[in-house]
Amino acid sequence: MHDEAALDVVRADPLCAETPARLLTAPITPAASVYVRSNFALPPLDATHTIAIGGAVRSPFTMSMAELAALPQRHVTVTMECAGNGRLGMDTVPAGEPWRYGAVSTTTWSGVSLRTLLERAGLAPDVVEILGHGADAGPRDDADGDVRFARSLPIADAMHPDTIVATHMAGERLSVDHGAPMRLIVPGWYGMASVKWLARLEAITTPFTGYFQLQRYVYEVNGTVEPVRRTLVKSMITSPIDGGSCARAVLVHGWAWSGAGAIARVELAVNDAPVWIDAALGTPVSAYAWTPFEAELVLPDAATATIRSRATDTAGNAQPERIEWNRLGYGNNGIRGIAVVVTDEGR
Ligand SMILES: Nc1nc2c(c(=O)[nH]1)N[C@H]1C(S)=C(S)[C@@H](COP(=O)(O)O)O[C@H]1N2
Ligand SMILES: [Mo]
Repeated sequence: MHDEAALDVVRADPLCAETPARLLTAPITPAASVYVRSNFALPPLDATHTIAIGGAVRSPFTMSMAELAALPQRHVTVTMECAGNGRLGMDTVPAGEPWRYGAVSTTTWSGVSLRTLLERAGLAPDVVEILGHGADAGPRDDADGDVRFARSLPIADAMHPDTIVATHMAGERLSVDHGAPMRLIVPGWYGMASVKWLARLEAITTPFTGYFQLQRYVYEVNGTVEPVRRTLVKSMITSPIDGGSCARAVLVHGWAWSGAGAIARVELAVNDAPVWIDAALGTPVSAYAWTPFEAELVLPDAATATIRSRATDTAGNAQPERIEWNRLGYGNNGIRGIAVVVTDEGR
């Protein structure tokens, strides 16, 4: 179903797989290498699958793939990151999928604005959230019976025209792993909001309290629980590659992204020196895609070096030195250092 060489598999079944580091240099991730995160076995859906829109609406309806295809199509190019990306980089690694740094990808999704469907259904005035139900379910050791994947979105995010019910990725029909035949795509939010194998949309008048809203994909700190929402500001050096080698004079490349706004600044530092050098920012391929940065550095005359990057977004959020530890290991946007071997040391 998927090309093994194109992904670094973290868990085979259900498939959880990262984009390999060498492929993270591309502005648009090769389609076969877009990371995959699935909680349960793949649900048995086919092209005859219909989506049901209901709950607190005037006129509930169901829609087929053909009907969706006949509506105006919207294309959004999005950097999507799993909230667990970078979990292995946390001091005292929490339980959960052991993601390194490749649970992030950029691709173009196409489909229909969720808003178009909600307007057609006619939302009741007291609707607060739109709940997306996946068709996938399974047992969890901290819940009774089977749990279905479901996640809610505040009404303002659900009504944003770039929140879509996607049927295509990178110009092709969705693959099963990416949620065929239809899924939500919520730009600016961590991946868990983009419900795959979307079966039902439900307008609700009180905030959702389901398993994947309050027991998973939450920041749990000292017993307090806060659902994970927008993607935190982060940067990633893609060249030189972490663990690779380079000359002392090196052109450093990478990406920075944030769900809270555009990227305002990326700075680099070498080893533990508290000296931050501004990188030059390039233009992202879309407002929801990562921003390229580059800077020429001259590394110290030593066998190895660490290069760190720190991004700041236009809302003023900057990457922290270290995140506040949370039990499930989400949102690790702490400053990361990549280690390199210096090839012309001592010359
Ligand atoms: N129905 C359903 N939707 C889901 C998930 C899931 O397990 N089931 N995983 C979520 C998570 S945690 C992420 S990060 C994204 C990953 O989307 P992808 O596999 O297409 O990269 O899907 C989200 N949508
Ligand atoms: Mo995720």
